[in-house]
Amino acid sequence: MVPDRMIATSSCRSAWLAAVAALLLSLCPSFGLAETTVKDFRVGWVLANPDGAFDRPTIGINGQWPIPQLTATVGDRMILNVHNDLGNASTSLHFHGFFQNGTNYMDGAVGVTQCAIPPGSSFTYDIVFEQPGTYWYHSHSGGQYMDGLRGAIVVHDPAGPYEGKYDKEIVLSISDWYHELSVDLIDQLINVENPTGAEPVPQAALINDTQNLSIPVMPDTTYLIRFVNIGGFAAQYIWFEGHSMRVVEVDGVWTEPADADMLYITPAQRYSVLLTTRSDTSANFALVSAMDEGLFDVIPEGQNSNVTAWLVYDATKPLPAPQPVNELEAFDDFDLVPVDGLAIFDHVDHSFSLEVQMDNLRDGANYAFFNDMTYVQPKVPSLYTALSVGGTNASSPIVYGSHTNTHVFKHNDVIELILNNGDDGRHPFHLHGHNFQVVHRSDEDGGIYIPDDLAASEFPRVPMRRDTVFVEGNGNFVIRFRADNPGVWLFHCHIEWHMDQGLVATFVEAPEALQALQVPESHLEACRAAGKPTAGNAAGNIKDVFDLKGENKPPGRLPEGFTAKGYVALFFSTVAALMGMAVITWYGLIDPNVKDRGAEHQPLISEDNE
Ligand SMILES: *[C@@H]1O[C@H](CO)[C@@H](O)[C@H](O)[C@H]1NC(C)=O
Ligand SMILES: *[C@@H]1O[C@H](CO)[C@@H](O)[C@H](O)[C@H]1NC(C)=O
Ligand SMILES: *[C@@H]1O[C@H](CO)[C@@H](O)[C@H](O)[C@H]1NC(C)=O
Ligand SMILES: *[C@@H]1O[C@H](CO)[C@@H](O)[C@H](O)[C@H]1NC(C)=O
Ligand SMILES: *[C@@H]1O[C@H](CO)[C@@H](O)[C@H](O)[C@H]1NC(C)=O
Ligand SMILES: *[C@@H]1O[C@H](CO)[C@@H](O)[C@H](O)[C@H]1NC(C)=O
Ligand SMILES: [Cu+2]
Repeated sequence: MVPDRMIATSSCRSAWLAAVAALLLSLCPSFGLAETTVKDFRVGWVLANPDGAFDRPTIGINGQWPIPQLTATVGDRMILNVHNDLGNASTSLHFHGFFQNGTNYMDGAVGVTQCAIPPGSSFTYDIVFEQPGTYWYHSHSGGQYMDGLRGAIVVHDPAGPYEGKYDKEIVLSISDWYHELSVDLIDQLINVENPTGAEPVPQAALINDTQNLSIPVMPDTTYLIRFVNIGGFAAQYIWFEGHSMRVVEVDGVWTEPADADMLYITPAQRYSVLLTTRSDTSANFALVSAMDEGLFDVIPEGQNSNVTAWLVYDATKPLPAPQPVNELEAFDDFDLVPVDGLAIFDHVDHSFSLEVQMDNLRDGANYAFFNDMTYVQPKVPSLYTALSVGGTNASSPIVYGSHTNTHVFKHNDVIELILNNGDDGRHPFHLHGHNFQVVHRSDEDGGIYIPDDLAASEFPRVPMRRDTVFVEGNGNFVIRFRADNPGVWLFHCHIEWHMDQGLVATFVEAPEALQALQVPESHLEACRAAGKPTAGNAAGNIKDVFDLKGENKPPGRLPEGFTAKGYVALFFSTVAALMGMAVITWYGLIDPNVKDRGAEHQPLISEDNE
């Protein structure tokens, strides 16, 4: 392990030497000295077995897994040198929930703000933790974080509203665990042999990257417990036996306290709760996390969707098996109220809608769509396109490509995004670079959202804000935010499988205000090492930025009148009748040009896994 180096920020040190106390406090909000930490992370393969089944190849840092939790205080800076030791895969790190205001190129989104870091290359992230709360970091390269490259980040807030209202802090990640590598699972998912798009189902659930965890607690003590779902697919219901919780934070936003018995936490969401322990230490209590099986098409044999941990008051006493719960009914985050009281943006400058569908393309595999468009990574990261095509042309969505679902926003406009879910599953949507007000969310089967003044008059006065929110099956939500963070930001489903299937949109915010950004040399070097262009439109064309010839594309559409249902029926009857061989023949009939299905859906993942 390479020890972290810690140095005082020079501006703070001179303030210190000058002993100008007032200046010191204003420069360094965290009691004087904001710290700069330099870390070296070597990302490489290790073996791990968190669910007790068997050792599997897992992605660790500096030879260890679980990877380290990052802890900072508001104002601290972290310089993170990442070296890719994987040998056979590219990588990246995204710092989930941080706005990266003025540092868009540090957002870690491959194909958007950087090229994937190829094996053998290094890349430096330089981040000032300006927002307090619970966050996480993870690879943003095709499914890779589900192979283990994900960990919690905590940013302490000495000026926070709950400072002094709790005695101790506990950080608990929850996640799902697979026995196979993500690259292989993606290949099985996006495949002619899986025309319904059934997602791979995890083999196990984990709390803090393990099972049966003992959490030692003291009596009569108030804990701030920070939960972060670092999983890739399963949302989880989580509850304590014999204790109740008061929610005080969601996704980095402090909220007024709200009592909860059970939480529902989707991948990428965070909750902090206050929990006061009992006076009596005669028994220990279970903490149960149960994966939402409603998302699973099948439950694999031997899978236990639940994982248990215990609040341990007395290590000599037994750890009781959890009691079954009749109904999984979780706290509704919609009613939370941010402590800062930020009122609803009631004047909207730009409203638009995205409709979610899942459907098949010509290669027979199942994809995900926003407004009939499945996302394919452009050849040039979209930020680099914005910076190289220049001022006015950067405001045209065309230059970002025909398959990136690009929307361009004007600086400081209030944006309203209406999301209509045409799929019957729940999806957790995440916006980079912002949190957003959730002004409306329908129940399941709420259908298409129809704007009307009466409904709008019933929106909450101070809406809940967060950076990841789920939509109900066949339902809708309406979110609002101000486009006050010039940059290129992804909006995507945080179910990693759906992201790989293309459920991604690109928001280009105030591109004219971005033009002064200087992308660090180590970032451009990663592209060069990978043989990727760093300038031009989505196709890498710099001469005529409106010419997209050669851009990455998804497989073609199914022929007119050829419905997905018919396709699926045909698939299964073909398999049943002719056992496999026929599939190949029939597959050839669909598109004689397609010889290799791997190559056909390659554009979706080519940046990430080579
Ligand atoms: C946790 O306990 C359960 C029940 O005893 C057991 O099946 C499982 O293997 C344990 N997990 C680990 C990682 O030891
Ligand atoms: C990459 O290397 C790991 C560790 O050796 C191995 O388990 C995995 O199968 C390899 N992946 C590919 C795509 O070759
Ligand atoms: C949970 O994991 C974090 C990070 O690995 C570790 O610091 C912490 O001690 C763990 N919590 C418990 C209760 O074991
Ligand atoms: C998981 O927990 C739920 C809720 O208590 C229960 O209904 C279910 O039977 C549990 N599953 C297992 C495998 O124990
Ligand atoms: C980004 O910084 C600008 C200038 O300080 C500020 O006006 C804006 O609100 C910030 N945006 C976000 C999302 O933090
Ligand atoms: C916009 O792109 C067109 C086509 O490539 C080019 O002719 C024009 O000069 C560009 N405009 C600016 C302001 O760069
Ligand atoms: Cu989804």
